Amino acid sequence: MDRYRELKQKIQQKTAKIGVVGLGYVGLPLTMEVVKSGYTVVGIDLDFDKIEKLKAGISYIQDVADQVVQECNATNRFLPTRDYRVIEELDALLICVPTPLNENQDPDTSYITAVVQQIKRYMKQGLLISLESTTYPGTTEELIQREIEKLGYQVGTDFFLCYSPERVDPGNRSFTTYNTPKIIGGTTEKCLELGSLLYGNLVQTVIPVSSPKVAEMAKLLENTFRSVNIAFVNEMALLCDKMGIDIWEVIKSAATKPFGFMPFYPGPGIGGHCIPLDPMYLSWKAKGFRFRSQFIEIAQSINVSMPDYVLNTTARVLNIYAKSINNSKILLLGMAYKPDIDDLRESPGLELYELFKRSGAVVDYYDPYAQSFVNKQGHVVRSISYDVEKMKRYDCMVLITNHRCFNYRELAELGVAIVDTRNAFDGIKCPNIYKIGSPIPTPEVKESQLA
Ligand code: SAJ
Repeated sequence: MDRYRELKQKIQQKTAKIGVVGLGYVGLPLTMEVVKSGYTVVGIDLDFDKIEKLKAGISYIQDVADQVVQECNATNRFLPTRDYRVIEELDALLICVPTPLNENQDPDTSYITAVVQQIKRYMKQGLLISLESTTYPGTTEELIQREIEKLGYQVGTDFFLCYSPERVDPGNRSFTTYNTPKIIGGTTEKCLELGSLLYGNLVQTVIPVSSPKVAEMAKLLENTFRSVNIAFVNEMALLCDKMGIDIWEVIKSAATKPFGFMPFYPGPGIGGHCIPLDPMYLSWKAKGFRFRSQFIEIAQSINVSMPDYVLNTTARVLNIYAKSINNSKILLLGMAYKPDIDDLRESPGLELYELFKRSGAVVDYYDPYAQSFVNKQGHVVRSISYDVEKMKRYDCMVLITNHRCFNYRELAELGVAIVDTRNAFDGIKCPNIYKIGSPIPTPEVKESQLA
């Protein structure tokens, strides 16, 4: 029986042995889905601590409960391991490793190439490989197909290769790995058929496309769309500030249009593991085609300038009270990159912390989710505890992350000047609240308002 038929039968009968490389916020939820769907799964990760925790039935991912790990362990069809040699026994391998940027803001695909080196060492005839990591169009063919074909294997005959972008949104209770439609592109027809067959047993909806490049590009389009639109509304916030118009009211009213409009909101900058990074993969690859994506580059420059705008706005607010940033006590409210999670990656709050310190302020932060971080000097900075008497003694509080658990009315009524970068105090009328993207009164105007 040829490899294709053999593998097709194993996938249909769920006797295929599936490997998942990279047990992070993408790979672990996916691994749990594969176990739940009835397959035997090997979870491969180099992090000893992760493997030990999984063996002990402990989850380290917010969206995966310990109980789910324990249930998967109880099936005896889940093996967490650090040993890549298991590839020799696998029928399919799903790759979910990080694709960060390097110090030059260029793609760092070293995690993918490291996995490919291991696959080459333990390659097995008939292996189905699916890359899930967000990356530039061409990666699947250039970094995986070419490398494995150097060993003499023919894609579509001796092994099968797909690209299926991850669409995990950490903390999203509505859309999970199972019910989020899964795009998949195959290097050959048979690759697409086998990949679609496997994913069809793992997730609710599979969206086959004509090639890995289409699938790679679709994911980047999704996230570049967000980066560009966030940057656009950030620029509109800067304009409204100049024009003395409240951008938040403008967006709220524009969003009443039931068609042809999608609201995005200004903020202190963009954080996370996707939106700040993914567009840079696309603009980097575009340069190889002598194509400069102006939208991506302009969006990036606007988004990365937002922390400076927040610093400047805070200076304008302190000026109303005849204070300067230098020697002021500043409290950042929230540090996570988006509400109700503990993830600090690329958070604009981290940049603002450094900017305020460099401007001579005494800076603290409060975030009930993100208890500490390591600053640029390598020191551990810890969140203060919630203490309204202490909070009254700050010269200004800057709302960075609009966690739902914050008591906004209590914070507003402390009387401390507040720079609100998320319109989190919407509906609370206090003269000490100042929103980005809206008029900041001059000292004279403020005096007349307070008179
Ligand atoms: N942000 C704004 N204004 C907005 C929306 C977001 O400033 O209108 C900021 C956020 O505060 C955050 C950053 O942008 O700092 C990114 O926010 P995000 O809502 O895009 O959240 P992420 O980074 O978790 O993006 C993920 C992505 N998921 C995947 O890549 C699989 C993204 O495609 C999703 O659309 C997004 O979640 C989501 O919708 O929650």
